[in-house]
Amino acid sequence: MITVLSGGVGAARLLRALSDVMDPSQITAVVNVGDDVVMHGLTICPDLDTIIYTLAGLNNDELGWGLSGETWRVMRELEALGGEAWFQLGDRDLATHLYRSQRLSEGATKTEVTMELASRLGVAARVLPVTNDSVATEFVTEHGRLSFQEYFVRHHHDVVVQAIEIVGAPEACATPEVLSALRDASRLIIAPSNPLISIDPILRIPGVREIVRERRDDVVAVSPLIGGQALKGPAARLLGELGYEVSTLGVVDFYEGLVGTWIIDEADTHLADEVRRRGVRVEVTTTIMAEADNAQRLAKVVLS
Ligand code: FO1
Repeated sequence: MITVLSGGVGAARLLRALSDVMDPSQITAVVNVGDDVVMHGLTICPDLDTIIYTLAGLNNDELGWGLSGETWRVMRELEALGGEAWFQLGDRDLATHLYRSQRLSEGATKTEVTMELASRLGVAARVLPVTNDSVATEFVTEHGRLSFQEYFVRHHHDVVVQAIEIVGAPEACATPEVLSALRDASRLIIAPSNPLISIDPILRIPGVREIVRERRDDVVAVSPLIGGQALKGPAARLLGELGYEVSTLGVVDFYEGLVGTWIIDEADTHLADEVRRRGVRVEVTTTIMAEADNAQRLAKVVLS
């Protein structure tokens, strides 16, 4: 059994590739919930949904979120009524949010609802929110305090960030399923997700960082930066704004003491020795997962 600390798209692609090269029922994804948001009374869990949709082969590759073959009729009607429409919910995607919100209102936990959704969509891997408690990633910015989706979607992550806060994390509890998935896995993998806003909200749930640290020798991390840039999203910019080096070295320093083996991209071969000097093993390979065979090669290196 392996466990993958996961954010959105980068994690979803790695999980899909891992599912292609090993028995998917032996994979557990422990997923960030700091981006979760309530909109129009519906609970939306972007990272959980991106992972479930990708593993089900239903993801919208163009957008990087939501479902393929999406239509937007409800959003257009909502806009016509003067409703808030900056955060787009597709007609197909809405069914997921309606289902989740109804089940939560009946008293089901986020873990239970996620397992129901994954099973109905034919996903064999286990997909787990890190906590059932409410956790919200917030940004202290030049425009004041912003919620995750205000920063990410409304402001297109194009504002200067002074600090990131994971509100609710210190009081939250990791679920028992998550704690055993972290303790019992033969290998822990940190997906190439944004370290500051996808993986840190997982590590900040009490107990999680401690287990990862204890298991450091079994922890394999894939750097989300390639040649100092992220393929998508604000990882590079945020690292710089929060005082880290804007390269794989900055990511390695961010995870100091938690990782035994680093997988870095060929574009960063020149950094391999510097990473090794920090007392970790390093593998260099192609980490871009756009092509299925490259993604599967990366998955095999992660498992090797
Ligand atoms: N990202 C956008 O850039 N614009 C949107 O309108 C948008 C809507 C949306 C709805 C449901 C969902 O699950 C994800 C959605 N995302 C949207 C993606 C999301 O904001 C981010 O990609 C993640 O939170 C970061 O991992």
